[in-house]
Amino acid sequence: MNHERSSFLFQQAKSSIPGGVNSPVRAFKSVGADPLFIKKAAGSHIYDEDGNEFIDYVGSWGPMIAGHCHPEVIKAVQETMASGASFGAPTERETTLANLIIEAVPSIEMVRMVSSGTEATMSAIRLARGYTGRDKIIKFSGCYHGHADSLLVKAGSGAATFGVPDSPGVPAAVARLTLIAEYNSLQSVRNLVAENRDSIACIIVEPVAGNMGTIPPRDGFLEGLRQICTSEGIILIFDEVMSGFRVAFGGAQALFGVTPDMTTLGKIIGGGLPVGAFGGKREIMEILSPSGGVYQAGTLSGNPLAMSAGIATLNILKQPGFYKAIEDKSRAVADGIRKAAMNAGYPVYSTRVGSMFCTFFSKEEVYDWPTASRCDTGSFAKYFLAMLNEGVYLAPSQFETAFVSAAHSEADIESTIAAAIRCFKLIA
Ligand code: KE4
Repeated sequence: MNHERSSFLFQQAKSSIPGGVNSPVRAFKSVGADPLFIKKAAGSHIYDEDGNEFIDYVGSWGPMIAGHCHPEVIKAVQETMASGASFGAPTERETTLANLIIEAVPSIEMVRMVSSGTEATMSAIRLARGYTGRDKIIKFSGCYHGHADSLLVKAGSGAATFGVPDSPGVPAAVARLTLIAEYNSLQSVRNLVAENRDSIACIIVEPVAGNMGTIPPRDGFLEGLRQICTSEGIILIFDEVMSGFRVAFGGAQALFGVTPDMTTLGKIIGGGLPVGAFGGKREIMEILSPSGGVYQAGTLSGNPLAMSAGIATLNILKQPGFYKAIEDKSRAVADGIRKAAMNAGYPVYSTRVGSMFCTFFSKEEVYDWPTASRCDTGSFAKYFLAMLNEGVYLAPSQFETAFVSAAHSEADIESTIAAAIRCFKLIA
């Protein structure tokens, strides 16, 4: 498969853009190859600058659940563009999308639009701190919530319960306010709460973890977080930037029946344009500026163009049978890849929640960051590159999630499984 033009464009990009990309995971570093430069997409397929065609399981990291270039989204964006992309003034479309979200997501009574998932989680944490008057937060190893300073934090060494920076540039004083628990471990949360009583503003969690591969919550984990937060006066934030409108129309909170105090959203609600949002109980949201004192703002927040893409997308997802159809296709492809590995005698641990799935290169169950981090990332890289050569575009990291869209056809699923059969035999 020829990648000459992509490699040329990558070299060119690296002289103007740090690492040649505008977001690190796109650089293919963890699979040891140059990234493909994409020229266009349609439905479930993407086409690179060398004319190669791929079945796309990245879907822009989640937004493209309806498929690329959906005609209803294109029509909505074109019509809106003709009347103005952004005014910096309130528009009816913002209320329309807000009401679609409020109607769908159990925890959300009011919602504020922003332009990325990072903005959503950063703002939700500030709001939780403002509402509770407390400074500390709890997050989980392996969960990613965007790149705000408070969230680029890893567990301190030894018995230290406070966090330490996970990136240069994050002040230690900021990192110390972030406490790190283990995903699927209620005991690790109880220990932190006991050691930091009455000083924790919120717990932020991916209700389905999608940034260390796909890891579902174990039975009782989300319910346990809800109970701890209720009894301790801690705000429970579900970061559903990835799982929102992905695993169900009401997100993971609808799927698992656990209602947080606040929810962050992104990706799908923008239909491919930059949109994030955070919402929750009215009594919390109303202390947000200008109705309250907690400041938050954004030049392009809620702009008509992005709102129109989000509205069109959610109206597609509302259609009867949408999630059943995508669930059936996702089950088929994830099971098919798992069986291909097993039949080649290759040990993998496969997970799936709705149309998010992951093939962990691990002999053991993967249920948190420590078990995920023991995966054989070298073999994953070989599998990724072999599948790419077969025309299947997976996420270029073991610690990401594959996404199925409504546009994926039966033929796509069959081709993907056939490619996996060949690739596992190749790398076994
Ligand atoms: P953005 O700022 O990238 O819009 O959203 C940050 C974010 C917040 N919360 C969750 C659960 C997320 O998954 C994300 C972003 N996800 C990554 C994929 N692992 C985006 C891809 C990238 O960083 O380029």
